[in-house]
Amino acid sequence: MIVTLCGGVGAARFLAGAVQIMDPREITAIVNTGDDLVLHGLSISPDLDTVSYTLAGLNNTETGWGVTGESWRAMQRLGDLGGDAWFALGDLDLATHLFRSQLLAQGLTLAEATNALRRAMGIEVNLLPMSNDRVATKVTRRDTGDELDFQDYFVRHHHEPRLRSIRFEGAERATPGPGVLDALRDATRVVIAPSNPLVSLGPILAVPGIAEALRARRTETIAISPIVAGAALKGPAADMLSDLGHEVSVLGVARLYAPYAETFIIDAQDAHHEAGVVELGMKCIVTNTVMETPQIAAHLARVAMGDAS
Ligand code: FO1
Repeated sequence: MIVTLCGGVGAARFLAGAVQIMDPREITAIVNTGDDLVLHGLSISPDLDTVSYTLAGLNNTETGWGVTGESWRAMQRLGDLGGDAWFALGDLDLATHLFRSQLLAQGLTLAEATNALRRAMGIEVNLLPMSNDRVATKVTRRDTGDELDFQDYFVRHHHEPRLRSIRFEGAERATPGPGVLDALRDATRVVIAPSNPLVSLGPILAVPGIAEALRARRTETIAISPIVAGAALKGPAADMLSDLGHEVSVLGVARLYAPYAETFIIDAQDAHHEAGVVELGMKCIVTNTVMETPQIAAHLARVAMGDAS
């Protein structure tokens, strides 16, 4: 069993590569839920949905989130009525949130609801929320000192505010989701997907028990850098790393992952950092990590599985 620790878009692309080269039933994805929110009374899990839609071949490749071929009639009407329409929920995407919310209202856990959605979408990869408990990523803006919910920061404020701090509300009381610790214990290999180290991997590692379970598997764990040539391929990871005092480079990310992963995969554009990564006590593999095509994603997955260089 290959276990991947996942955020949103980068992790989804990696998984889409992995399912091309191995049996999807042999892959377990532990997914961040720190981005989750309740809006219009609906429970929304953006990273679980990005991973699910991508694996089901339904994802909107332009935005990286939501469903392809979407229509926006409900949101349009909601706006016309004077409702809150800042978080764009497409008509097909709404069905996911209606279904998840219905199952949760019936007393199912997030893991059970996720499994029902996974089966409904014909996904064979095992999708595990990092926890069934609510863990909410919150960021404090440097300029005003105000604390923002993650989606408020990311969407309403277009992740423009520079940050003073990040916290994961509820993490200390949360327990790992069903199957999470077993998956990490039994994995033949663990992959830290190319996701945001602070707000995608951060919440997962903040759930008590998960960080130590991962450290126990360090020699089987391989991480893929989400930073290439000093920038993030998508989203605010570079700004966040800089705001929180980390070097915005593969070395800055390597320092965060060194306790958890023996091996670090960096892009060819960062080949000059290979020695620096090794000095941090990690093995380093240099390859193409910019998954512009499914073929590149498949090759990256082969490298992560140790089947290619
Ligand atoms: N990201 C945006 O930048 N603007 C949006 O309006 C937006 C809506 C949205 C709806 C459902 C969903 O699952 C994700 C959505 N996202 C949107 C992305 C979301 O902010 C994710 O948390 C980010 O992609 C980071 O993972």
